[in-house]
Amino acid sequence: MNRFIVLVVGMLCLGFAGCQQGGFTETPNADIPDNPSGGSEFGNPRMISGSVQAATATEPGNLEPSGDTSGEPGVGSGGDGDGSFVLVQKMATCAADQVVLINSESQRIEGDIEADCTFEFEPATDQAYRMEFEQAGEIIATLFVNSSEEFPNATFFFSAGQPAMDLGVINFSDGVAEATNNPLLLNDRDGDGMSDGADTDDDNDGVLDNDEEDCDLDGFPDDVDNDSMCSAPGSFVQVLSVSPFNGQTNVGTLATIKVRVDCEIEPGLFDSSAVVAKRQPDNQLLPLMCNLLDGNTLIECTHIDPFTTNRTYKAELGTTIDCVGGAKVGMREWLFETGN
Ligand SMILES: [Ca+2]
Ligand SMILES: [Ca+2]
Ligand SMILES: [Ca+2]
Ligand SMILES: [Ca+2]
Repeated sequence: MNRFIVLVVGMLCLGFAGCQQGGFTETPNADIPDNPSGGSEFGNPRMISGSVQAATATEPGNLEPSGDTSGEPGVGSGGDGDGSFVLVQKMATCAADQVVLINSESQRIEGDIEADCTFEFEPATDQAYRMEFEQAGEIIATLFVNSSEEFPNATFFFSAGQPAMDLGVINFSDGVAEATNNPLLLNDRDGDGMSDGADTDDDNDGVLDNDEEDCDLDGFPDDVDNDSMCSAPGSFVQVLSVSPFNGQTNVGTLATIKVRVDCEIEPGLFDSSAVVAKRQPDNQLLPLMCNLLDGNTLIECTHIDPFTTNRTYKAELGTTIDCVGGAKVGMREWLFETGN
C-alpha cells in the first residue's frame, strides 16, 4: 500500500510543472520554497509563458508517385501511372526552437520551445532581461518591448509581486520579435500601481525612462547593469543610449541608427553626416542621412543602400556635436551585426 502511494505521488509530480523546471537548463534556486506556486514576494521566481509563430518546413527528396498507397517511398521510379509526384513530407515546425533570457551580465537562461510552439519558465525576478529567440543555435530575433516608439528598447525589468507574465503570441519580422502582450504592461518595477509601460519613471529615481543612461551602450541602463564599465563623462555630455545597441545581432539590413544624447542639440550646427556606419573588417563606409527628433535630443540616421547581410558594422559618432548652450557630445563608437 505504501509503495502504491509513493508511485501515485511520483506520477502526479511528473505531470506537474511545479515539480521541475520544465525543459530549462537553469538549476533551480535552493532558496526557492517547495511550494510550486513560488508565491509572488520579492526574489521568488515568476512564470513567463507565451508561444511563437508556427512555420511549415518541407523536407526535399521524399517523393513518391501519386496514388501510391503502399506506404513505400517510390525510389527512383517515375511511378508507373501518370508520372506525377507528390511531396510527402511536410513538417509543421515553430519559428524558433529556443527562447533565451540574457541579463546585464550576459548570463543566459535558456529554454526549449515545445512542439506546440509554447514555452514557459520561471526566471528570477528583480532583474533586467533581454529576450532572444533562436533557431538551430542562431539568434533569429530580439524581443523589442516598445518597438512602436522612436527609440526601440529591448530590455525590460522583470518585477516581483506581479501575476505570471503571459506574453501571448510572439511574432517575428526582420529580426524583431513582438509580443501580443507587452512585458512593459505586465510589470510595475516601483510598485506604484502604474505599469512600466504607462510609468514615465519606472524606478521612481527622478530620471525619466527616456533619460536613463546606458554608459556602455549595451541596451541595459546603468542602474540595472551590474556589468557596466562607466567612467566620468569629463567635459562632455553623455550619449545616453544607442540603437542598435552595442553587440546587437541579427540587425535588419535597412535598420535606422539612433543615438539619444543628454542635451538639446543645436540644429543650426548639426551635420547630417555626423554618424557613420563602417562595415568590418574592410571599413567600407555606408553613407547615412541623419536628422534630429524628439526635441533635438535624438539623432536618427537612415540609409538608402542596405547593410551587407551577416556582417559586423561599426557605428561612429565621429565628431563632437554641439548642444544648445555650448556643451558638446563626445565621440563614441559601437558594434552590431546584421542578419540575413
Ligand atoms: Ca510603476
Ligand atoms: Ca516607463
Ligand atoms: Ca527612472
Ligand atoms: Ca549598460
